[in-house]
Amino acid sequence: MLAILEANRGRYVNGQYIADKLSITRSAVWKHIKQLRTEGYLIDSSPNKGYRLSAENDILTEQSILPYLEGAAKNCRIEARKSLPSTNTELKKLAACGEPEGKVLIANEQTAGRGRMGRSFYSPADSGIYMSVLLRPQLSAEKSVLLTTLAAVSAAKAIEQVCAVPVGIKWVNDLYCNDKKIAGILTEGGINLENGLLEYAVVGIGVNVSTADFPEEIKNTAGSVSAGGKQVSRPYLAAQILNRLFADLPKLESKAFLHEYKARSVVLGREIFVIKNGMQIPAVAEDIDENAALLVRYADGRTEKLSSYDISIRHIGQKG
Ligand code: BT5
Repeated sequence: MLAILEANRGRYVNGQYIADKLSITRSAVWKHIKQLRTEGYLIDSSPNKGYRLSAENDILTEQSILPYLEGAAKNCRIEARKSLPSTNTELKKLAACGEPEGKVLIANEQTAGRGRMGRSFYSPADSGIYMSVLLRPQLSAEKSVLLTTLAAVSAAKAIEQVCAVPVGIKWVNDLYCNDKKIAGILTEGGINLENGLLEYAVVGIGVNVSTADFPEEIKNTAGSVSAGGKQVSRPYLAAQILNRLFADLPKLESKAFLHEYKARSVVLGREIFVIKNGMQIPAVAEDIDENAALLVRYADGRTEKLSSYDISIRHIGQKG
């Protein structure tokens, strides 16, 4: 039923046509429609024309995302859930059981959304995209950060195109728009201990689409892609992120995406704090190398290549 309505989103579909297609009675069609409405689907009905799924419908389902998939992303196997603790955690379980590449798990809400290093990612219902993609690249474990950087570029491009907002990247995995974090990426993997290659990688992407009320601790630093007032369809944006990601993945080996990553960097050339063992050390972010490591210069002239660590951007007047 939903597939038929989605395929004709914004247009009326005759009730008899739906009944014939599904080999059910017209009253069964009506019951289905009523059920879908209770689930939040905006469906118009007209005695002469039939049923119409509203173009504004924003529910994340396999059927709402599929019509927008293009190119290599068309092979994705999408599974949408109303609520999950964490799409990354759930997909890692499937990956460990042999699930092939291309599985995408997407949730309307996460009750225990995760960031890097044990941090959490605020993932309220109905206002964001919380999505994990299973890949099985031929990549050594120490180069897995390249997947994060590639996904950051892909997501930034997709968000920029769909939402018409400028998107920058804060090394290594955060997307920023107008000085606010609008999205984060968490890549996790399993390693084959015999050859040091990744057995699988789960790339998790969280985007604040229309989230407005952030918890106290992030309310000054977090923002949403639709803060500028543009209505953004979550199924469409999710599909465009997947389209870009799968179109960009062949660039992983040649690292041909790194110049775009650097061009979008909001830290290069800026004064930052390197956060080590709870200490904030002032430095200047000078370059990002071919393995996505950040080259920093400290006040005493020493330089260091950082491969993980956290950094924060220094604002005028801030002291170390
Ligand atoms: C991240 O970590 O930003 C990675 C976020 C990845 C989320 C996706 S959603 C789908 C998949 N399933 C998961 O469970 N996770 C992935 P990190 O750079 O460590 O940033 C975490 C920090 O960002 C927190 O400590 C907060 O300060 C801040 N933060 C938390 N939620 C936020 C939000 N919704 N928007 C902006 N900032 C947030």
